[in-house]
Amino acid sequence: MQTIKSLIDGQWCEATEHTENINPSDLSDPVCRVANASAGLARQAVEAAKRAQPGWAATGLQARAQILKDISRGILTRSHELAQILAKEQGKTLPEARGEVQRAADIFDYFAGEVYRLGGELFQSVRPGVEVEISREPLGVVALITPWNFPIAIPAWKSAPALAFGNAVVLKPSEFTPATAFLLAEIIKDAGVPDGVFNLVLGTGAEIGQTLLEHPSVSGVSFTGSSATGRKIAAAAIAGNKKLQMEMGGKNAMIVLDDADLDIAVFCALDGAFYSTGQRCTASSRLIVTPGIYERFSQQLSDKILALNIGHALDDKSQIGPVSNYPQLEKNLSYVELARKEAGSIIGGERLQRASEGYYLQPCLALDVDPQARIAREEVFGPLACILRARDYEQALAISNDTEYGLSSGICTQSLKYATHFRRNTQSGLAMVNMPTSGVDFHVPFGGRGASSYGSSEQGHYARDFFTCVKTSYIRS
Ligand code: UN1
Repeated sequence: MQTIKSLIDGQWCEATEHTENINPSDLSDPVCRVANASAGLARQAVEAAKRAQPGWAATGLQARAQILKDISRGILTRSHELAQILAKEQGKTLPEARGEVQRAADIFDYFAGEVYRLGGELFQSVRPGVEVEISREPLGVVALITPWNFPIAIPAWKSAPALAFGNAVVLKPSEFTPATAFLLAEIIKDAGVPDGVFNLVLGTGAEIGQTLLEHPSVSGVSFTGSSATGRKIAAAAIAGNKKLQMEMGGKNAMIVLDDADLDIAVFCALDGAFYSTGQRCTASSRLIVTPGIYERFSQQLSDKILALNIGHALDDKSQIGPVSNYPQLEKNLSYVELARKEAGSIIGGERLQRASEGYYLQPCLALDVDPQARIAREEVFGPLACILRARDYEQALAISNDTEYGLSSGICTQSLKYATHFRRNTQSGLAMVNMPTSGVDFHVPFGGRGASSYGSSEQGHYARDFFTCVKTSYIRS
């Protein structure tokens, strides 16, 4: 079995402690061995990044853009292998994995262009004869802490702008999905990123994440993961005066009004709530439905859920893969139990046996859920959605906005009036009309409100707000 290693200052580093990378579709077929770095190695990664960053920032625009293009090309050249490993270690189906790999390639390609577009501004001073120039400079060394649900797309959408704008990176991927990050690191190294500019450190959040957060040479931390981990990261990052960007949980609502196109509404709910095994912070976990369509919508959605093919991530017939890891499976099952108590009724939610032993779970729909119930308020991060009843659009919007989160929300309606009112009044960073709450483009900003996010948006040219700092220069000529 292959052993994957950390990349520090251009070198692949062995370690004394190893773990096995489990395949959630087949527990008897592990993905690889992982050499887990020590805190000392994590510190070396930061120090290497600190040394390498000024040279990278001084590299010409065309050379930097070319390297980002070469990373994009490297991802596409190895896309078959990447999608296989991603599906194997994460559990998403092969088509989902292929889509994610393509997205990672697109992101590097997009940010190759952003290298050229980092401009500034020029003002006249209020003092005659003086000009004021506003420029953007790299932040320095950035620590990127990424989750297991998008093992290549999220590392890509943090690393690509970081590198484009002249920063050096220390990436700490989730311990559940290190193999995809390892392949990405190989591709980045092969594309000619100088030693120390991009470092990968494998290991646990408690040890590696904490070490990065405490290191004085880390200027910024970009994190995607759970709200609970986010709170700890925020405390440590702010104590160290680090710039911080966080994307965390969601309890995303999708409103279905009486006049919705039923097929579109059912498609949006099925895709948004259950694909990727519901493991998206943008998943549609609250379906808020008005009375004239409630029965038809619930019935069609239930039928479609029960017809879904849940199976091995690498099996062509699978539409939904297993739950990605055991702690998440246990959490999902505890919420299914809660749904049995709190909901009017539920469908699905059973553990499934397949030819190989894995973390298979039938998607679960909880019907007639009270908006105050815990399953209607707490993020599950699994294939579990609730249907809530609303009298009319106004009540549906009020229920939709009654959440501590604020990442994504959507409405299915053919009414321009309600769709427009919804876009203007929904309290979330993403607003979807006749579209699933999940599934976002790579060239436009991504971010939420409330407990979902902290700091500036990711992606598109908005990414520069986090990955650069502003300098205001006054010049007397
Ligand atoms: C998507 O819905 O396409 O971790 C992306 C997550 C989000 C990304 C969702 N940061 O689920």
